Amino acid sequence: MKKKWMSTMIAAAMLGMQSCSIPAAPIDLIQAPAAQDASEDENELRQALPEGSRILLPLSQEEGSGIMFGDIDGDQAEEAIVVFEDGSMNSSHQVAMLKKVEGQWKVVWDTKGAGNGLDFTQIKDVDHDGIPDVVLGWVLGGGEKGLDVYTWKDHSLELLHKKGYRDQPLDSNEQEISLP
Ligand SMILES: [Ca+2]
Ligand SMILES: [Ca+2]
Repeated sequence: MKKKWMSTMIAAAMLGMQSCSIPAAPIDLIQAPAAQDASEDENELRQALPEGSRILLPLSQEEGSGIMFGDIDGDQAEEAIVVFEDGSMNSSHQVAMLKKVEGQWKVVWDTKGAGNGLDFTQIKDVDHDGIPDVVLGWVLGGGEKGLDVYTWKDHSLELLHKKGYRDQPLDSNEQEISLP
């Protein structure tokens, strides 16, 4: 096992040396820094939240996160949506949208979350108007869950749709929310 790990390390090191001598393809130039930025951004985002805050993990998604990135307001720059529990005495769930202003993440919108926990998160254009929407599922207790869909409107995130669900927040075939 250790040997295998070592050879992986050597392979990785060789790849690293190669990438110094061989000019990178344009796709590498685009993708490599983005991956690095993501974790850097996550650290910076944590620092922008109130002290003692804890990022929530969606319970029903294996690869879900309480931190999502997307161009929510259509200005061609990515915003961050962070779902967290604040560290206050009567801690509550909060949702914040942050924008990067002069290299620093700043909270530009926030609202209280619902329920006892986070069940599901996704940024997806569920109403097909070309603007990504924020989809959040909350654990409400007694097997009930509640889905909130927020969309950018008039310089703020507004609740576009709200519905109860039990199992899957999105239709399993189409991965869509049927809006009324
Ligand atoms: Ca944006
Ligand atoms: Ca939309």
